[in-house]
Amino acid sequence: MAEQRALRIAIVGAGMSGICMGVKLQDAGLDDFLIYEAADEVGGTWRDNTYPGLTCDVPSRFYSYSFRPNPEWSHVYSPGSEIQSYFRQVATERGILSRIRFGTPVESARYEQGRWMVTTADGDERFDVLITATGVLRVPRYPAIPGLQTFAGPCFHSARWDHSVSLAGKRIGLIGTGSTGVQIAAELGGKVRGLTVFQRTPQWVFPTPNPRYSRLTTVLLRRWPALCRIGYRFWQNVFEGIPARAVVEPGWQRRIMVTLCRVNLRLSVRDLELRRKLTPGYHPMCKRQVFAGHYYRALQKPGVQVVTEAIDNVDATGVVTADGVHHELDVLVLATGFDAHAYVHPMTVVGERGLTLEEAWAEGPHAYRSVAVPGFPNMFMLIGPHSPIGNQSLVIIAETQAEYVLRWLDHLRSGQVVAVEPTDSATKEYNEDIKAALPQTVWVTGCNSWYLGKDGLPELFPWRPGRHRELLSGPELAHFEVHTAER
Ligand code: N01
Repeated sequence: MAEQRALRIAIVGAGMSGICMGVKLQDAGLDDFLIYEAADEVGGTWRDNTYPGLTCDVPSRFYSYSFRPNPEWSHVYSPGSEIQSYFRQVATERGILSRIRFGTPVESARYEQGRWMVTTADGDERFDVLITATGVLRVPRYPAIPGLQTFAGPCFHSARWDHSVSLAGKRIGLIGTGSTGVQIAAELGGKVRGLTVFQRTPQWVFPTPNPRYSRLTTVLLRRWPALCRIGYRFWQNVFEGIPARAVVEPGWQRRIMVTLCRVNLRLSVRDLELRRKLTPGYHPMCKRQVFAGHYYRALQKPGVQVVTEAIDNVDATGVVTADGVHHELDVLVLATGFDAHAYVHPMTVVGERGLTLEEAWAEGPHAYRSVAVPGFPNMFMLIGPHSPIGNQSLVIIAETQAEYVLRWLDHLRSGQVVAVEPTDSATKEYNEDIKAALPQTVWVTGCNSWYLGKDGLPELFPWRPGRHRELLSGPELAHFEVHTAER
């Protein structure tokens, strides 16, 4: 057997997808890899988000690595802290922690003389392959509200929750009613002295009860792990069969989702004035669909009010709305979302002939099948542009992409192939196919959302999740420039 080329691999990010990639590399016998992590802990979004009420709105049995079922999930939709512990546990038991260089943000990665030079505050290191695993919703978006800095009480973003601030007996102002704002309101409503929810755009809410798993269930799953796999497949079929289909094609799935959202609002909110305030003027699922159990109930608890007047400014003691009303507050929470287009930001990535990723993406982020970009040889992205991220388990997506990367690494380590990158034409064609499919999706039915890119089009995968797996089932050599040793 021909001798294999030793590959040195850099992964950027030790969140869910970076850990996944590390495990897969290790299992494939590719042991020479290093994971750079800016923070001092693994977990990415699950490390950063610790707000009250945080759960994952994808069922935990499915929001798990397929290679590491977890009988211990407490709920159908388990709390964020459990999810964070799960990822940490996988990283620990698979020996990934020792591969991570914590507290080391990557400043830049440059492709020079056939290798990637990764620069951090500690200096430069060279790798054969660069894999970015930097997540999607990582960079908090702060609202540009006049006077926000003058607020005298604690004021923080939902992804930077300040747990030193006691909420007992306080009047909380909550700006934002996306998936995050809804979860916070559902948790705090009725439990604090006052909760004022500043809603700019109402959300459709899909009714989502969240039962606890019984002790017996956990015991049975521990005893027969195959049951976990059945649970995984069950929730995969439900999620991929209904919401993930509903968003990309018209049909009964879409009608069911729409009906249940409308019925939920009608049955849960009897007060006509409140119902009017909470009724969106756009199609359900156009924005990322919110799944929640107690939101409407929480909004109707004593001390909770929904303010729909636009925010004019913030002063030392509260929020002033456009109707001139001053809302007195002790704590201000900004559930105002993330820069969903930041990708590897603020890291600079420079490919062949000095081309930066920023330049390559001047018209907006795009990639070949969500994983690779022309002009950036031997660079792969996990959860890259147009990944199927709307109301889906990102875990299965990262796994699919990691498996695909492994297939290319097999070529690279065979020794005959030195570098690979997708061709411009294959990437262009793929992105044109995406554009052609977008009109079928619910995301273009007329709403504003973080899904939309610079060109006003959703940066999402417009087909069923199974198509993503098909597209990444193996390298299509004709779509790549394959640089061989002789070149
Ligand atoms: O952020 P968002 P999010 N004045 O961008 C409002 C994931 N997630 O953190 O709709 C007033 O959705 C803004 O108003 P509008 C999930 O993918 C997952 O809630 O733009 N309001 C909106 O209401 C989710 O989609 C889980 O008019 C302002 C809100 O802030 C994604 O994270 C749980 C404003 C931002 O909503 C982001 O959700 C939670 C301003 N100046 C989150 N600026 C899971 O369970 C913004 N807003 C997996």
